[in-house]
Amino acid sequence: MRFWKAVMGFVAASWLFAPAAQALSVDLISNGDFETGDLSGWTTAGNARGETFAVNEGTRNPHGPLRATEPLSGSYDALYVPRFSGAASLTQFFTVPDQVFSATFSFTERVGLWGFFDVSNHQFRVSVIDKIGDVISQVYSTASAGLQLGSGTPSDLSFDLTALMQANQGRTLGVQFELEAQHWSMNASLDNVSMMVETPAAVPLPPTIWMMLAGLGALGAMGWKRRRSGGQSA
Ligand SMILES: [Ca+2]
Repeated sequence: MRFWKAVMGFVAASWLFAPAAQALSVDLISNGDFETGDLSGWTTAGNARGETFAVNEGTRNPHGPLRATEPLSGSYDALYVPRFSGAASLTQFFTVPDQVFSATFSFTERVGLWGFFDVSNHQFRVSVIDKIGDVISQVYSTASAGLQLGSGTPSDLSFDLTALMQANQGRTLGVQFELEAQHWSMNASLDNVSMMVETPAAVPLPPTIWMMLAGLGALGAMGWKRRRSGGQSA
């Protein structure tokens, strides 16, 4: 009796000393900085001529005044430099954790438009899509024409997607960057894509406590056996 009291006391103590629910911060996007030097983790879709996003190590030379474009950060970024009209996209799918405390989606973009400002339907847009590719939320988009599309200046953008991720816990979603160009006067660069999600960390008992509990259990079983055999012989 005293022995099991001790065990229960020990278990209660380990509960008391276990830390409260901890949050684990994870990035659901892999190779969001393109530093593998390729598009690992990403899928692309091209315009009718097959042009699409590609890794840029600083030697690609878009049309227009931008000239050779240094990666936005590190040694590589992703760059789309169309010669023909149409939309191309860069997409990555991920699984939303079963429980989400918070979610922040961020990336660095540089959209260049250096002429033909009056052409309509030029647009850079960023969406969260479902697993079959339907847009469930358009997170960001430029105006569809005009100078405000971008002057070639990099911007760091960040969006709180907590509610969206909480509404899709356990599901497969994707982030999609799309540039729709009606002319060869546009380009788009991307880097530092991340989807940081805070999710509960499992808090296991330290292995030493499990070993001690197992040892106490074995001792208890031995004691029970001994008492039982002792009772039989008496
Ligand atoms: Ca990079």
